[in-house]
Amino acid sequence: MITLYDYLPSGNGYKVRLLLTQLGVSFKRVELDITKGETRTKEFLAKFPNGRIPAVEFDDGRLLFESNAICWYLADGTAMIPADRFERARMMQWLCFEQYSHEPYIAVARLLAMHPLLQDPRRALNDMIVQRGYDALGVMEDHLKSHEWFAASHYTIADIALFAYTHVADEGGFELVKFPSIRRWLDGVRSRPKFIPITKA
Ligand SMILES: N[C@@H](CCC(=O)N[C@@H](CS)C(=O)NCC(=O)O)C(=O)O
Repeated sequence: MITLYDYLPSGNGYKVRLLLTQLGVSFKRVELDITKGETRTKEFLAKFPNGRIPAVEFDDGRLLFESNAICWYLADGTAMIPADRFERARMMQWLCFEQYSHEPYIAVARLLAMHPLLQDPRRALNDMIVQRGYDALGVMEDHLKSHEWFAASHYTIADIALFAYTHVADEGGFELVKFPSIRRWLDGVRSRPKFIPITKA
């Protein structure tokens, strides 16, 4: 059985948790509290030198980290990875966008809201994070004005990757009321078969 090292509030962990559930794959979840340094122990680092969740361990001992790489591996061969070559590239485009232009702002703003002591007293960094987060939401809104999903005409792991932190963006202070197409798409993801909320272990 697959072992998923996870942390319940993490959107990155949630991507893998949600995908495994939707694929109907059984897995064992090991909760590690990142606020207590539980991903930085000698034992964990020996397996996963990046010291972060999500990370998975397969029965044969193979190890994999990085949420989007894990999702790609798990969904390969299913409809959640488009068969069309261009749509696969577009899925990769949105996965890269999520990691470089979206998650670092939307997820970090949420983390700062959860742990105010982490906030930059000079404010400039916080303001930059908020602005870049809104920029990412703007890019998503523009795309979703004329598309139902991100990479293809159907639900793919690009939607899972972007859903993970967008649906809790309000916890970081982002006002989703300004983004009607994003809200329509969020409801579309929520109504997929076997959907689970981020709070479900
Ligand atoms: N790019 C990575 C980011 C993983 C990441 O930042 N994980 C956080 C939780 S969301 C973590 O484990 N932090 C613990 C630490 O840095 O010590 C992914 O998508 O999996």
